[in-house]
Amino acid sequence: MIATMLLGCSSTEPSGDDANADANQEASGDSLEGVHVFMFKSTGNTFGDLMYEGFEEYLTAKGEKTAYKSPAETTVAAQVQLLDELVTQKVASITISTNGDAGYDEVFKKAQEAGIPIVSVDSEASIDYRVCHVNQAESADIGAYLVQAAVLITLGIDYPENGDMKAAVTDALASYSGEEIKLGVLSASIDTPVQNGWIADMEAELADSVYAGKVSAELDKKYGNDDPVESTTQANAFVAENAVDCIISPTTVGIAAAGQVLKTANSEIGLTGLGLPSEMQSFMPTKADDDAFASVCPYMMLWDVIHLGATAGAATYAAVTDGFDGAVGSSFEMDAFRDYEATTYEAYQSGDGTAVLAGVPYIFYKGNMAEWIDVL
Ligand code: RAM
Repeated sequence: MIATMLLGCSSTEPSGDDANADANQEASGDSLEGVHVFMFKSTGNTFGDLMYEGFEEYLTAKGEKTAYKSPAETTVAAQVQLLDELVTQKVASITISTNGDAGYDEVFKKAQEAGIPIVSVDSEASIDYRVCHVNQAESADIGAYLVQAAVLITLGIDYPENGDMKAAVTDALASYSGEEIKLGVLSASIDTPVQNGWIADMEAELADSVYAGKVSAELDKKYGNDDPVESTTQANAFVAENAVDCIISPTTVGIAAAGQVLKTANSEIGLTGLGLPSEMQSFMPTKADDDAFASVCPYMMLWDVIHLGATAGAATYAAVTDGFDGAVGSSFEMDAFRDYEATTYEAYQSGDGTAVLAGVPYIFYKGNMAEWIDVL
C-alpha cells in the first residue's frame, strides 16, 4: 500500500497500478456514432492522457466504446469546432475539460437538442448545459495549500510531516521580519475556468491576516497557455525580472516548464504547484534523505488523475443509462476501480451549478515521490 500524505479526508485510496497513458487519439474518419467522447483542453498533455486512461478503462469494462478527441490548440474556438463535428456524428456523450467560460453555448445547445449529455471534469462547462461537473478536489483547499507551500518554500521550510502547512506558515510568519514575500503564478490560459478558480482561491488565502505585511496580497500572474514553449518563455520572464520569491504553477505543463527553466538558470526562485511526479522527477527530491532545497521544487501537489477520469466516466455512464441528472442530492454508483472500492457519489451545489467531488489533493514530497513516479 502506498504511504500517501493526504490533505483533508477521503474514503478512497489512490491507485498503485502502473499507469502509463496511451495518448493515442482515435483515428479520424472512424465512425463515432454511439461512442462516449472524452475531450481535453488540447492534445499533448499527460494530465489529459491519464484522465482518458481512467475514463476508457471504466467505460470499456461496462461494454461501452470510447474515443479521445482533443484539439491541437488550447482554445475555445478549437474545442467548439471539434464539438460541432461530434454532435453531427451522433456521439453517445461528451465529457469535457473546457478552455473558457464563454463561447460554447451554441454548440452545447445543439448537443442538448440532439440528446447528447455533457459532463465536465477538471475545467467546468456552463451550468446551463452540463449534467454535472466532476470536481477533482475542493478548489478552496487547492488555492490555500498552494499559497502555504509557496510561502514555506520561500522560507526554506520542509513539508511538515504532520501535513499542517497552515500551522507551519502561521508559526514561521509570526517571527518573520524580512522583506515582503512576493509570489508569482504561471498559469494556463487567461480564460481557463479551473485555473482562474484556483487563482481566486489563492487570493482568498492571501487575504488571511496571517500574511498581512509579510506576503504580498498581489500575485504576479503570467500565462503559458498549457503550451510547453509558451510556458518556458513565461518562466524565463520570471527569471529575467527576478521580482518573485516563488512561482506557483497550477498546471502540469507550466510547472514542468518552470522546473526546467529554474534548474537551467540555477535560479534562486522557488517553485511549487500542481504537477505529475513522472514529469517533475528531475526538478524534485526523490528520496527521503534528499535535501529538498537542493531541487527547484521541494514539494508540490496533485490528485489521482486516472481515478478522476474514471469517475467522470461513471458520471457520464449514469447520465446515459440511469437517469442521473446532476440535481442537488441526486446520486450515482461507481463500480470498484483498481484499488478503489465501489462508491456512491452525490451531487452538491457548487457555485450556481452542481458537482460531485472525486478526491483530495495529495502532497508529493521527498518522503513519497519515489512511490509515485511510476504511477502518475
Ligand atoms: C494541466 C491542465 C489541467 C489542470 C492540471 C493540474 O494539465 O491545465 O487543466 O487541472 O494541469
